[in-house]
Amino acid sequence: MTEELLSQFYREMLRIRLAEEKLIELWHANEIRSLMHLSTGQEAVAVGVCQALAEEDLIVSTHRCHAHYLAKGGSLKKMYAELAGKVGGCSRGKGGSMHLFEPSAGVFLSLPIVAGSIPIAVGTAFSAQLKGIRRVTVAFFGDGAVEEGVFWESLNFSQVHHLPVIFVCENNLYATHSHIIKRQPNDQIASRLSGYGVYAETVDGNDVESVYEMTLKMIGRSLSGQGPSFLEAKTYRLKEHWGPGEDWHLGYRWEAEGDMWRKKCPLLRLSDRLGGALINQKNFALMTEQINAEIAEAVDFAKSSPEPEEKELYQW
Ligand SMILES: Cc1ncc(C[n+]2csc(CCOP(=O)(O)OP(=O)(O)O)c2C)c(N)n1
Ligand SMILES: [Mg+2]
Repeated sequence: MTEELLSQFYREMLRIRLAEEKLIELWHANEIRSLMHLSTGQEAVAVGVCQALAEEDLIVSTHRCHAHYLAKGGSLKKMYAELAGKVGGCSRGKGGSMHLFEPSAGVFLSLPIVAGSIPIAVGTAFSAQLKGIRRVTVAFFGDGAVEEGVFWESLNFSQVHHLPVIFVCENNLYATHSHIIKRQPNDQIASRLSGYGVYAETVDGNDVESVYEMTLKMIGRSLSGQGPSFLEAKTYRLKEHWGPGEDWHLGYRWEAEGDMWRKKCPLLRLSDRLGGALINQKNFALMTEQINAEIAEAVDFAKSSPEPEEKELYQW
């Protein structure tokens, strides 16, 4: 991997982290009233996968879609405007944070119905196969989605038809406030797929390089007609399930666990691995400055965008 690519990975992860930190500020300032499910701690999955994709490839996402949307090339301006309920938003202010999409960048849709977007990804992959379009679709979803029947139906159908779809499961150990061990027979999700014959691998989801390399391999398989793959990325959500804060006080998990994962922060991991060679103070300051300038412009855009008129309720 070239230094340029590694630096790009870092920049993209930092952009997502800072963009969400600004959202927290906007939330406390009452500028944003949309529900929001933050991706803090999980940035490497979105960036590792999306950096491996081509522009024409598609992604579908979930309630926790900010990182996926931004990593695939979604507009920060439209995202902020959407969360502020303004007409300039990607869903014209009617969808909020769980309905981010940007067809021109390949963000096909995001849906908050757990597992609901998975069969849609299978559909876009089926369509590509029928039309002879060389393209893969990635379905991002959480460990909770594996508990829905439609996930297994989608897996079955895509394997039978050798569809170019990659199922990316962000296993962050929790669905809302329940640990995976209380919900599933074991916490090694990929191991449960063997009966379907789907190519399945588990990676450290906080290691952007591993995620990227495995995604490239899976894309190669799909484009050479070998069908679907399943990528289990082990990661951790550092913020509360939804909202701007933390939730250690709730007692369903402990801050000691969070501290362990904070040490595995994907940004720290990459800068440590590079030993300060690439992400030195000067580069870091420059990246931060450029990203903050983009964020400031996006905030201005969202603030100056008008509120939807009543007639918008009946328009698409
Ligand atoms: C079909 C359905 N059931 C329940 C919910 C409520 N709900 C929203 S997010 C969530 C947990 C999802 O957990 P996971 O898939 O692991 O994603 P994470 O939030 O950890 O990213 C639940 C149960 C929903 N949105 N849709
Ligand atoms: Mg989860």
